Amino acid sequence: MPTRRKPDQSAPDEVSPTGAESGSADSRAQSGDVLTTAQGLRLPDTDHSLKAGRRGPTLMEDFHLREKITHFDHERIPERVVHARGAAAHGVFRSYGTKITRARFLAEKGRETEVFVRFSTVLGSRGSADTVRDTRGFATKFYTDEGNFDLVGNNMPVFFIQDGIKFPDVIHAGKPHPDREIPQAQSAHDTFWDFVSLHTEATHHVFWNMSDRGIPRSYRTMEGFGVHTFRLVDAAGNSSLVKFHWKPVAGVHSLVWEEAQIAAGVDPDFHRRDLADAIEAGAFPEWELGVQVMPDDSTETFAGIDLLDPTKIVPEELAPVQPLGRLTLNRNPTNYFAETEQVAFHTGNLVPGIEVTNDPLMQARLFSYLDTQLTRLGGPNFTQLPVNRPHCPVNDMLRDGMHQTAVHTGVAPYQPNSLDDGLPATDPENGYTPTPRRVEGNVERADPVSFEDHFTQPAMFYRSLTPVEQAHVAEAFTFELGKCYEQAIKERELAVLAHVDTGLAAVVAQGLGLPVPKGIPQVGEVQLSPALSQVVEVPGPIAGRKVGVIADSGSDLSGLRTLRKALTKLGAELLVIAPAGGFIGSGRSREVVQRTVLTARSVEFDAVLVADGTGHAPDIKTVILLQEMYRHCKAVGAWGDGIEVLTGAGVPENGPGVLHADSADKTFTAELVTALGLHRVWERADVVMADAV
Ligand code: HDD
Repeated sequence: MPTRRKPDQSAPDEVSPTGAESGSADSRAQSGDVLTTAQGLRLPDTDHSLKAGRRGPTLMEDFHLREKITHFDHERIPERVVHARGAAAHGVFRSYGTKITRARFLAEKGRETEVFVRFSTVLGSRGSADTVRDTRGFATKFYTDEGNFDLVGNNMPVFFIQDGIKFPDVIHAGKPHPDREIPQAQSAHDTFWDFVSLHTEATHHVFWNMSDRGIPRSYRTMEGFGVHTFRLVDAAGNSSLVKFHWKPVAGVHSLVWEEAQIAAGVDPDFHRRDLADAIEAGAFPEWELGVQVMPDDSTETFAGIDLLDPTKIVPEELAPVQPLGRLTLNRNPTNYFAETEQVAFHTGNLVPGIEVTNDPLMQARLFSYLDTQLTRLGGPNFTQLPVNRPHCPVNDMLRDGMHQTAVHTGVAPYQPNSLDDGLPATDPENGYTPTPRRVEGNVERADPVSFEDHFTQPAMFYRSLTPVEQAHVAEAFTFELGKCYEQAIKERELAVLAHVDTGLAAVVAQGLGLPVPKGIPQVGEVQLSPALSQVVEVPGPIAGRKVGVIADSGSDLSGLRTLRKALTKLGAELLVIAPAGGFIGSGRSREVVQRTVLTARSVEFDAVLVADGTGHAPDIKTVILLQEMYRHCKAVGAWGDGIEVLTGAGVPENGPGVLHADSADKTFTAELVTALGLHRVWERADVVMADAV
């Protein structure tokens, strides 16, 4: 397990392991010392093409040049049409045991199953920034002993459309404009708002995107959802309808909008880096998998909610999430392309005990995933790639095709056969057999009537948020619609908002300088679901969090070390920020400088402190850093005369969440840990919001 920590900012002292690590014994990854061609021919030189004289033309016979350039010319494959930008990790899932399904990886208590998880943004291209406002993908491949099960979910529990036939419409609207191909990786543009303002079944998902869920702090602090209702079947054949949930052990936390925007510039790889760093540091990201369980009766509804409608949730207060097991991500991919890029998920990868439902969005997905991989991965044999290969025996009768790497034995890849002793044979007892379900009705292109309610659940979502979260939603709508050029689109979306909440519509209208829509009936009283809010009152774990300490050679470095010890114990990290790179202090008390005031920016820290004895006057970069920390509602503090630097930078002395102490003692550390565990000091946000909205 490569848990060794790379020294921050220095080059890795050994190259990444290759091939064998990924579980492929026959991997042809570079494993020797001498450079060869793809045919294994040793090469004396790879920098000069073969020429007729030093100043002459290049010769056609230079097979090394041709092989090198040809291979390079074909290095790229089509990026995913959606979810192109992603980051992934290997891990393990440990089951708590359950009677609700016969799927062995869930049913057997303590059973461990290897997994590969890929997180992604939806709209941006492969090279786009991580922290854009968007839905995040959360796709998990469980390599179970009964075959691969893929849970291809998102960090939001609802979707823009109720029927998969509209997927090309919503994606065409969300992707950059076809003429200029801008903007990249975001929905703040006319075509998106044109579509969703006309197509109001998208409203619930739009509200989730405009909330803090659209800008997660980290992949590690995101919830995940299977979105659709699935059918779980137990050993006796009894079935239940369920919705899958991933609950992050680190808590559900987000960035604030300005942070997300700054991060997109100063560290476009913010989430990718965070995931890899956390795993490398041994702060393994963890989630609990759980299900909301509803009876599988003929109504396919629960508490009046249509379970086949993917724009609706079942509030957790009505159906609590029952834990099934724990996922731990503990190994970074060895090669981005081989693993993260070539992994192929498919909602149709199911195992006995887990079945689909008639949700029309899910039904279309069952077609799309296999289909898209044929183009993306160049043919039908992508299941043989190491990252896609099941970890259980595979005895199919699929043969030949592009990129066939298996050397199949036998002469009878057909059934029935006698020449290969009738094998491989089917297994009627243990094979995957969906529970019989009755299907009847007229052939028609139409939705159930219950699909027509587009506003009640967005109202429940919005009204269940705390005031500060609601203010963020208002800001997000104001920002995104403010980026549209067409007045008619903005006005139409304001009318949609008025259906959900007239107060919200009024605030956004004011921000846009447009009249408040009148005479639109607002959704009446709704049952709230407090579980939808992310704001926590009890501090959560701080593993993987980053604390910056501004210091110089005159600073109290022993206090700094005491603090580091306490934070490291809890899995958090302390980074020294000094006026220049290199070291501060001398001899045995020397400290490596990880950031300079020039390279440090608020986004990468969860708290910033100033050490006692830090003599340098707060220059403009330090002032920006400390003020951004304060404005982004994160903990800031100082001990000893470091307080002067803090106040000199304009951080209010008695401001909420501003930590002052004489020394970096236990009380100071405890206060810091609490502040980190609460994630934000939202009392400050009220002040900011009063100015902004
Ligand atoms: Fe999808 C990729 C999640 C609806 C068609 N989807 C993709 C990925 C995730 C989701 C996480 C990236 C997987 C990876 O990391 O490789 N998609 C969802 C969710 C949906 C959803 C949660 C609704 C509940 N998707 C959806 C529909 C269709 C697709 C309705 C088409 C009818 N999705 C695709 C795709 C992709 C994909 C075109 C692109 C790349 C890929 O599959 O492998 O097939």
